[in-house]
Amino acid sequence: MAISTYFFGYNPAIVRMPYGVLESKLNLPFLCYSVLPGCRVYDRGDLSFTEVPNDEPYNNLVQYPRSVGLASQVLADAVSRAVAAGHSCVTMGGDHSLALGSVSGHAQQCPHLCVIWVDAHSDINTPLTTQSGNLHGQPVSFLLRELQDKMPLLPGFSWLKPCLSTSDIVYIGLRDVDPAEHYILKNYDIQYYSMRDIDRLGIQKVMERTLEQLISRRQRPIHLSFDIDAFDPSLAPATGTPVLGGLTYREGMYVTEEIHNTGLLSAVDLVEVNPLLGASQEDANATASLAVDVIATCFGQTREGAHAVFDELPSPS
Ligand code: B3U
Ligand code: MN
Ligand code: MN
Repeated sequence: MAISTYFFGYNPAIVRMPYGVLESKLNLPFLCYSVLPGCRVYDRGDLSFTEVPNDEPYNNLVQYPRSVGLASQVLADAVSRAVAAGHSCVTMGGDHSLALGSVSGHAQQCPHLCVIWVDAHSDINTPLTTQSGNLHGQPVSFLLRELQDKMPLLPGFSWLKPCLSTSDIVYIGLRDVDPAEHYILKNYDIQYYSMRDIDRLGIQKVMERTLEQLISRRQRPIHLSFDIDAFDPSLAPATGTPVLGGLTYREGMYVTEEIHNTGLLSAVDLVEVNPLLGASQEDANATASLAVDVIATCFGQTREGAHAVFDELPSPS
């Protein structure tokens, strides 16, 4: 298995987190290679992007549209190239607006992909419904075909073509959804499993139903977009918008184990890890090692162990 990783440490809307902050403090990419021994990992390094000067907010509200639009386009090209080369592509962020680029680039090579979005938030505001103005609360609305008549053209976004239908995405872990987002989820019939649904059904049923909807009729590539704030803040404190009542470690690992077991995982985003927002170095480290476990489990790390290095047991001679 070959994996390409990109490190996309750009967080224009909340904190200016230039490349290297995460890397120099924690070196998440390095931590990941060390736990993926069976995989050839190609580190594509940090993407470089240009901050567009005088990037005025759209509608006096939506922040840095030109810079995010251009950065997303650069990322889309990079992900598209990695997937075209036969790699599974891991994009580490950075905020969740990066899914604009990673999903678009993945879809350029795999137009029939499906998306599993693990997050406390549904990130499906449109530029006309957002209250925060943050593009990390909006990426899904740009990707969905059915929403296009509700989308204004933002400066910096003319390259982006919607590549998903509402039945191609399933959410897991929701517990902080704005009224307009709830309207969209319900009226466009988008499948989601909130934390309440996980309490009710259990994570095993949730994964069974998720995979049944997305891949039972036809096998197709899976894009996992994993926001670390899906976990409970006690496990992932170093993130921008922690919300009480999140996934346990075991629920999170079950999600990624099941996705790995499909054999169809083709791209992963791991977003919203921000060591600057941890109250201590321990908080930052705990959040980063959780992110490493998510990625490692996506590529085959198991809780029950594995015996790939053993052909036979040593016998006393
Ligand atoms: N729905 C809110 C809050 C939010 C979404 N994603 C994050 N926060 N990380 C918004 O800003 O659109
Ligand atoms: Mn998110
Ligand atoms: Mn979130």
